Amino acid sequence: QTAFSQKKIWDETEAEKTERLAWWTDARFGMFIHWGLYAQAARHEWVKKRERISDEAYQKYFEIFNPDLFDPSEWAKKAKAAGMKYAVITSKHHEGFCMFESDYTDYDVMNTPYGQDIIKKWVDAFRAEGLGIGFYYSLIDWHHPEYTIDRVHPQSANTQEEYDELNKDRDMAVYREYLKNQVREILTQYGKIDILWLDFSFPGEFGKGYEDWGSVELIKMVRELQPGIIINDRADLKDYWGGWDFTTPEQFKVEKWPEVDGKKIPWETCQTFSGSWGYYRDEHTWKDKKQLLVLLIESVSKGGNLLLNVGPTARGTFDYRADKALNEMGEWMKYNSPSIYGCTQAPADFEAPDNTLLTYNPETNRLYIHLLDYPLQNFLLRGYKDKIKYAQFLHDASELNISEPRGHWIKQETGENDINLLLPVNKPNVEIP
Ligand code: FUL
Repeated sequence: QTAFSQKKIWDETEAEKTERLAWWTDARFGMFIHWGLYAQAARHEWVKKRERISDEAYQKYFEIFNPDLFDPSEWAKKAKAAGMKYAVITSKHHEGFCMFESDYTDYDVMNTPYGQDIIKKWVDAFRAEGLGIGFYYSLIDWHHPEYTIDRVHPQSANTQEEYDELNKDRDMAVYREYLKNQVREILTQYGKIDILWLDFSFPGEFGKGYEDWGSVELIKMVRELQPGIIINDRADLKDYWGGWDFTTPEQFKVEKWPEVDGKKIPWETCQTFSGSWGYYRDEHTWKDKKQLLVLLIESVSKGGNLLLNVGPTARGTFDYRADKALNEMGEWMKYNSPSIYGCTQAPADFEAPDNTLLTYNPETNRLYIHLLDYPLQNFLLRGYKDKIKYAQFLHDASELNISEPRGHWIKQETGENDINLLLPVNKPNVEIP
């Protein structure tokens, strides 16, 4: 038995867990949506903290919030056309504003000029397209009067004295109850929910946030309300069996499949187009098509998922650059999705040639070689001899010739287990990678 499984808060075998997660690990590609009042400031979802905007000054965003162009079925169609299989939306981000109807606060969408439950509309539309439904819910809450303000940090309190002063009348136990009540609301008001994405362990010391959030009780409740749900790891229950289902590397390159106690664990990297999660009007460095596709392929090649974020505008539309990127990915997925869905890391005895990524479907026993650059005609596959029955391009199923390596032509040392794949001299006119 591993240390990890000793504290059990959910009764389930490992095989049952794998089964519960199966649709999600097969799906591989989802849409993250960060949407809240901060879309109006249009300069990062942390704007309230970063600029230390007072509650009074931030109130204007609440008073004018009215996304008149919000059409969730259009969003859902875009996600689906991009090849995404599920989506996760912010029901409440750190600012504390609730995009859903809540009985526990007036600071919700029902009390804005928009006056309709955004989450409800969103769920209905995304479900209608057959997409998995996920809720992001922020454990942090800058609006709740009893929430203990973060830590000593330039964005919240410059000194310990300032921190103590801000927090002296605050009672985290009250907030804990509120958070639990709200999580119960989002998990009972909208039918079956597939994913819960909590965020994140702060202000408690890292690794101890679970005390602030009452995570053990919280996650127990979640599992009872939605037994099939898949939960991320940010409620800080790393040591608890059932406390989390997958890990969430954020905005960095995952070098290898993450492990706990020597066991590979489910993971999903979340990534932005341009750096910010919330809509940021003046952010101009956007990842290009190739970077985005590589993010997706590389995740799958290491056994993980990609949750790619869109930050809609305050009128309820996607930025044109997000639309463009989603279209481009969708074009690629139209031909190449068999190398993504149901795929995972290739067996260890397949070495990835330079400038390639490998993905593998264990059900169909197909290996996919993603060419990040189009190579020369003779493409050497080291150690692949007798492991490959047949080779073809994916986009048009045209056969590729396998031959003995022609070491003397390509001026490379070759071994007896190497084979050569003969590629057309001209790169086919398709989306590669
Ligand atoms: C972070 C948050 O602080 C960001 O605003 C964003 O929601 C990201 C996905 O998680 O920890």
